[in-house]
Amino acid sequence: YEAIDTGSGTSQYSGTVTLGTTASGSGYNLTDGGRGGHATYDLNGGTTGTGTLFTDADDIWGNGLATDRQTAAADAHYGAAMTWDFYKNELGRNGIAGDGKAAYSRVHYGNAYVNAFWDDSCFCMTYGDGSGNLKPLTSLDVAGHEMSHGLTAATAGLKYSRESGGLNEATSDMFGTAVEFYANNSSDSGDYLIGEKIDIRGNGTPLRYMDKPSKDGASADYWSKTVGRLDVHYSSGPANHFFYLLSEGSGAKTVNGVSYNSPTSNGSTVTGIGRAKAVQIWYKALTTYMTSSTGYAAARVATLQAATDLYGAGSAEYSAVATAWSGINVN
Ligand code: ASN
Ligand code: ZN
Ligand code: CA
Repeated sequence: YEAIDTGSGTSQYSGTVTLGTTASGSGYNLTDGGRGGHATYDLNGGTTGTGTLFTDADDIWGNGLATDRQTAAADAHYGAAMTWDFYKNELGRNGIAGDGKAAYSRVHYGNAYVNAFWDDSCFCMTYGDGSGNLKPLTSLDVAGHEMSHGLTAATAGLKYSRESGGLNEATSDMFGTAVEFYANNSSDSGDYLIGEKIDIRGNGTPLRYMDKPSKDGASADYWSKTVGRLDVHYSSGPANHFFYLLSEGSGAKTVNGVSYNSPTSNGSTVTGIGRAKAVQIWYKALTTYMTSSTGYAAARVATLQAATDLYGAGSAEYSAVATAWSGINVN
């Protein structure tokens, strides 16, 4: 027989987590029947196919260390669950494509692979183990980032090059961040940093900073007419910065113990409206007004339309959207 169950995982980045599992025969497997049947597989160094579904005798998964191959599975399975729940409870969305269909996750991809990626053709998520430092790419924000590429593909379809590519990347950073805040996990509390847990540079710094994107040494803080020439992970900077300004406002601020200091291109002061409203505005713009070719100027228009729909044309939220865009030089 098979039955929906709740297991316990000791993850690497998020502490002890509950996992949606399935009782099957005399044991359990990592299939989350409460969330569309999302399943997590072990590629065991392979790079194709689905590998092997994770199974376990006692429904207790991983030990918090990367040396136990169930640990990355616990993180990935939890990240998929939090992303599902965030979409459902905050966005009113039934799964990545909005049709209730679950994705699946694959961990232990390749050898010392330092990346994670969403693949629309398999509707699946894949995580590498990282190189040498026992930091698989399975943190909450990375999971939410990658799966949100599927959301963008299913909605606006922002083309993954030039300015639309930067907006595609920024959308994933925004929703990955929103997932991290949503999970409210004491081992990985919400922040406006991307990849702060996976130490991909080996020096303890995050991959990206939303309050001041140029802190990564490559991202743009502000829009300019040449921003679309940058790699999409750097042309995302101005939109990430817009999202931070709209959420938290300009200047110095500490959130969950992390200090930020967000500048504006024109020296103006932006008063934030809170992350929850910023998320709603971006989501409505993405799903209603953006298209595959939307660039920065059109994103401003799309979010102002979304703010009008949600809060009214004369609202403080509408004004904050306008001021935040002007703060990154999109006028
Ligand atoms: N991890 C990368 C990303 O989501 C994979 C890629 O190059 N698209 O941005
Ligand atoms: Zn991405
Ligand atoms: Ca983060």
